[in-house]
Amino acid sequence: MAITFIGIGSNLGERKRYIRLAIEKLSFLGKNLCYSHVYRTKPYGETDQPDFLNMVVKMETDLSPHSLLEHLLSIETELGRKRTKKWGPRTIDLDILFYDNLILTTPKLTIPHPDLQNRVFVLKPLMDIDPSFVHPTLGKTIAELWENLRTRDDQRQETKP
Ligand code: PH2
Ligand code: MG
Ligand code: MG
Repeated sequence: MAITFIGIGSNLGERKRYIRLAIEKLSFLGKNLCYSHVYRTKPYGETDQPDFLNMVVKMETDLSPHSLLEHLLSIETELGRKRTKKWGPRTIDLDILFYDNLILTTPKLTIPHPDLQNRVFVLKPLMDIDPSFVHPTLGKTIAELWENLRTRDDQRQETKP
């Protein structure tokens, strides 16, 4: 039994409904699910697209990381995800953020999620669920990563013209 954290995002169509349906389907992949709040967030990266709803779910699972990934991809397809372009708008996106303390780098799957420390829409929901979880490669807690990102963002704000 492993503990995994799944990042959930939607910015196309009935976002709340897609998130609700995704959670329902996730509940068949594990047990003892914990839910963050749902946040409305500005698009990160490709900014010319609708706002997102984001949240994180923590759960225990018997699935291997790759099997979990296959299930998440099937749920995305079931919920109407069309992969047109990288970082384009999507009905649902399900990303494995952590899987116990596992460090994995393969062409299909990288765990921990390689950019999570730079993403407010991931760290804020993680703060709701497990602020003391330690990032296996960065060696910092979620609370420390959140604090780092917040002070970085504050600095960026201050240097704006
Ligand atoms: N996902 C991305 C790229 N940008 N921005 C927000 N706010 N929320 C996301 O879930 C998101 C994003 C790629 O998966
Ligand atoms: Mg993603
Ligand atoms: Mg994804």
